[in-house]
Amino acid sequence: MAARSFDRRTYRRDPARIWHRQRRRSERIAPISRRCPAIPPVLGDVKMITLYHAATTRSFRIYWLLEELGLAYERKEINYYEGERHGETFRAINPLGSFPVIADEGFILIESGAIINYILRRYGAGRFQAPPGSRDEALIDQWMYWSESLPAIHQRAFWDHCAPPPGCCDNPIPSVGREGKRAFIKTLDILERDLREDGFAVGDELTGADFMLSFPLFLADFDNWLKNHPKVKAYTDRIAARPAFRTAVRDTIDMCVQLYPPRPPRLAAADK
Ligand SMILES: N[C@@H](CCC(=O)N[C@@H](CS)C(=O)NCC(=O)O)C(=O)O
Repeated sequence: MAARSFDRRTYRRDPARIWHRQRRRSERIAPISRRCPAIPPVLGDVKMITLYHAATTRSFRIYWLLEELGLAYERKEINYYEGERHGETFRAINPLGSFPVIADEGFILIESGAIINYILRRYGAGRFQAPPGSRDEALIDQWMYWSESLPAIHQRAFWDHCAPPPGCCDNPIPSVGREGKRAFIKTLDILERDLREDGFAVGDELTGADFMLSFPLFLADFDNWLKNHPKVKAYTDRIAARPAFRTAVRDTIDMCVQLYPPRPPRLAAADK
């Protein structure tokens, strides 16, 4: 068999090689999410993360996490109820106009669970995490996903239909909201079964699971929905006692009092 002669021009034009060359080039300019995953974790006083925060929203999960970690960060406060989230400036960052959002040197991330994992994995220096591949890690995932699944859907139905905040639901149907409340409370049975009398959702230390669970549970407690789930109530109280958490929910409490004085109408509507 004749040896194939090597022609440099043909070699360069070979479509497979062109593809590889382009891929290599595109990798060089790939977005930060695909680049250099191994930047060492940094704790301390370097400003790095901007948190777009609105009182009463899931952004208090991230606010709490950043405070617990003692990371330096910038917090941009946005009023959820006054239309600021629909303005051009915020929409350029998050076209959904939803919270939370973080920006980290131009890298923008939404979804509170993804944000918590990003911050912990990149800047957590091992805190609040379980060994990769462990069952504890799987349980953390379980509660993180669960927090945004059925309980979130039912609680949202309640807020929309029994306590619609300004500009959030045009045609509330209170019976739909009341069913949301009932269904939300029912979902707590699984937490009541699995939580311990002490510690946190997965073990003795905080994990991403607690940061996620804090949002539905703290607001449910605000509405006095935990009274038939004593372990869930005690767990929520353990979270609420943490100084970093209290810092993160101060404006949420103020806003709730402002929106629903003197007795939250959401309670009145739900009690009917
Ligand atoms: N699964 C998302 C949910 C985000 C979300 O729905 N946030 C609410 C505030 S708590 C929001 O901004 N909603 C905007 C809207 O419904 O238009 C997450 O966990 O970040």
